[in-house]
Amino acid sequence: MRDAVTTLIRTYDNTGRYLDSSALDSIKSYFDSGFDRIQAAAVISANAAGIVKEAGVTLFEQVPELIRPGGNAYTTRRYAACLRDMDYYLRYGSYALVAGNPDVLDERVLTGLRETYNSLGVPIGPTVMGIEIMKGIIRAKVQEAGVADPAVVDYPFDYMMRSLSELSI
Ligand SMILES: CCC1=C(C)/C(=C/C2=NC(=C\c3[nH]c(/C=C4\NC(=O)[C@H](C)[C@H]4CC)c(C)c3CCC(=O)O)/C(CCC(=O)O)=C2C)NC1=O
Repeated sequence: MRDAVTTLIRTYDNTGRYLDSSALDSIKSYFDSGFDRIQAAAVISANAAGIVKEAGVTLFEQVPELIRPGGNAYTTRRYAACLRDMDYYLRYGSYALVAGNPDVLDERVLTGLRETYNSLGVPIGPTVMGIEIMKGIIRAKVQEAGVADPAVVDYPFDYMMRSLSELSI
């Protein structure tokens, strides 16, 4: 599991190069955004249960078939599994936010997810929607908390959405 700095060092060490200006710019931007990313992660940690709940309610309002007979989130067990998955996306998203790097998402969340979802009939489209809704809720809360650049929260969630969408092809 790697963060922005260790990833960069590994890349340069692989070819025995000193850090050049592009590497140093990228490290600088990692540190420059550090305070915002940490503040945003604190907002997520403090509101996690509420964020997941609100995102679930909104998703099931927008795609009510999911919780009707025949829907993948129908029955209490599957409804709970769906919200638990959303909680995974939120928690790991907050780790990747702090790390400034998606490695933890690839390693712990996204690998093998398509196979699992396909074999269980979990629909990818609505899952991506759920992550998008969650991102919007986080954005609003982070903005409310006065984080200078609320857009810092987008990256991990965009990454998961993109990866899931690609996997569904
Ligand atoms: C930390 C990394 C990690 C992830 C990501 C993960 C996902 C994950 N989601 C699962 C199930 C599930 N996931 C969903 C999710 C949904 N159904 C819907 O209709 C919605 C669109 C969506 C919620 C947004 C549901 C309903 C199940 C249960 C499916 C079943 O058992 O039939 C399962 C099968 C095993 C289980 O039920 O626990 C896994 C492994 N597990 C992990 O360890």
